[in-house]
Amino acid sequence: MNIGQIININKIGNNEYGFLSFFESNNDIPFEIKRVYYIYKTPVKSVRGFHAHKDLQQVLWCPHGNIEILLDNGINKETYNLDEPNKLLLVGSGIWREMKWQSNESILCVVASNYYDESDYIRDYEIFLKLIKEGYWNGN
Ligand code: T46
Repeated sequence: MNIGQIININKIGNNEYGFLSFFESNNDIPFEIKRVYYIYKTPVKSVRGFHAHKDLQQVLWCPHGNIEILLDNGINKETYNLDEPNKLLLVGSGIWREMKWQSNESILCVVASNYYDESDYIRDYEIFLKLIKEGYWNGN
């Protein structure tokens, strides 16, 4: 079972002039984009995240650099390396995530299915495991 889903998007161009990649709501990713944010100037080896979302779906990508994403569904863990600007990672609700910066100047870009809402975050791993056990995300 894959916890996240890699989506390889088009890469148009060449080595002489450079490349262009794009993706569209509902066509390339399975939701309407309501929010965009990005994380930058993060020192190498920093680890961020340590939370899950109750409802939010997100797509992560690294347009420059290399960031390792650990995903945990409470039973299994998987790591994904975001090391190509045209490689997207779809992360659904109910997934614990940790993001580790593998090279300096790496940038993490994210599009989200909803507006920022702190009450959608689960920032305590024990509570996350309890919700998994209770079947909070069953049927998702
Ligand atoms: C996620 C990973 C991949 C806002 O005020 N608005 C926003 O849209 C976001 C994303 C964050 N914030 C505030 C909340 C905190 O006070 O910015 C601060 C840093 O957020 P956080 O510690 O949650 O950052 P990360 O890097 O651990 O997690 C972020 C996202 O918050 C999260 O949804 O999945 O990136």
